[in-house]
Amino acid sequence: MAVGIFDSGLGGLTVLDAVSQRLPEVPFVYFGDNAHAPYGVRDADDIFALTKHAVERLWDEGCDLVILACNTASAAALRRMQEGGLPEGKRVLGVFVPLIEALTERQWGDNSPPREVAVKHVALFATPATVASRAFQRELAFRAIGVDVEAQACGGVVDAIEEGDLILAEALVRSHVDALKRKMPGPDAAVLGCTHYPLMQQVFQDALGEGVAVFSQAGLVAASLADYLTRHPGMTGPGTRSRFLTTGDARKVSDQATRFLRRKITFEPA
Ligand code: DGN
Repeated sequence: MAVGIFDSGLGGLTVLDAVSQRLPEVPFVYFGDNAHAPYGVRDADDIFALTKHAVERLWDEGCDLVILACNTASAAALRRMQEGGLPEGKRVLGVFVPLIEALTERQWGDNSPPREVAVKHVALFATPATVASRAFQRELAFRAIGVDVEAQACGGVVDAIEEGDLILAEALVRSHVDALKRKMPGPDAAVLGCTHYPLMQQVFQDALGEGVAVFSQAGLVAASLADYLTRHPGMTGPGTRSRFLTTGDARKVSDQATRFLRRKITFEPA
């Protein structure tokens, strides 16, 4: 049985890459909603409807466990879907919690009351919709007290990465880091709250300076999924090869994805 991985576009491939390295025996079905990307500029109801539709499609593909490898979708849809009740045996996980558990040095699923943590000044870089949702601050407040968060909406970065214009993406990242530093001169940690940003991790690190710990999601989500599957072995099982589905133009998306991950990826129409 495959695990479903969903993103509005290509960003979730950073998560797919990390989880398939960590769990080489697990097959995945990746669903990219490229026809409706980017989600970062859509309103919350629209993102919820699109995400729900994609998750249901992955359930229909036989994936009982679906990971929302997109912060924008996690912020707008995860709690809403879980609170609305999921069908028997189906699970949806997001990408915020593993990141926040790492930031606050908590074990997986530690739901003890919020406490003081080592980091005090955190810079959050994410899409405009994720920043507007304040989902990161809400999830952090369940686990930590006394942390000052300054968020920077990084308009344009996702589009530039998806178009393969890494020079523009780098210039935008530097200008967003400068804008953040004007609001918070000395962050001690930075969170890359978008699954596209691992591709720009070194640019963020260089612009922020070596003293700032940069938290990126792909590896953290992979570790957390490995842990989850050890606790819930029935959610996956040996199966066929991984598949890649897109609502966009499959040939164009395959080319973009191949450039994005620097290995051959072939998408099929969803
Ligand atoms: N990669 C998505 C995220 O993590 O928020 C952003 C994609 C988008 O549609 N803006």
